[in-house]
Amino acid sequence: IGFTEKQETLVKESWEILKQDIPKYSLHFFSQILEIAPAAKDMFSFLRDSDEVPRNNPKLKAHAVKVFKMTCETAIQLREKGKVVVADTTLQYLGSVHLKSGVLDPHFEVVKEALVRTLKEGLGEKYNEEVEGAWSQAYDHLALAIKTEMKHEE
Ligand code: HEM
Ligand code: ISQ
Repeated sequence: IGFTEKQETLVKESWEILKQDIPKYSLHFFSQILEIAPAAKDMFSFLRDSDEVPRNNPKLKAHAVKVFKMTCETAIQLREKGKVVVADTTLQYLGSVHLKSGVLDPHFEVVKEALVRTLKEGLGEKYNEEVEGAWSQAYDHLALAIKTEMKHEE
């Protein structure tokens, strides 16, 4: 199944809304990950020594934004090329970071659910199943690329 222009537009438009409040949505995104999988906390270096999610952590914010941006970029590529191309160096880097952090395949579903919940929170009435479907599809392609790279590194 291809990725439509409509889906690409939905992804781009919703990111435009969420990026207006990065501190809020990056924190929400991360908090959702921990709500779904509390044990994931220990994998994140910026959390290891704190009892709660840091409110204004630059690393947390930057990484959360990157996940959104990369998923958005993936949506654009899926529409334009019908496939996902992540620069080799980026993919290798992300593969090794996640492998070293102890990330496993099932965690990718956790992050997807957290991403979807954050979209729901940010979009309010503009949120619907079509938006969710478009983001899920793009995310799945990106996640597959990272998971595949992690397996190559083992
Ligand atoms: C780090 C993206 C999935 C856990 C990062 C970084 C990025 C990123 C950009 C920062 C790398 C750096 O500059 O150091 C993504 C994307 C994902 C994904 C695009 C899915 C499509 C996951 C999943 C988990 C996870 C499923 C597990 C819950 C981590 C951890 C780090 C990390 C533990 C290291 C953070 C630290 O200690 O500094 N990820 N990630 N990521 N990610 Fe992900
Ligand atoms: C790293 N990888 C996946 C998701 C994330 C969310 C918030 C902060 C860092 C992340």
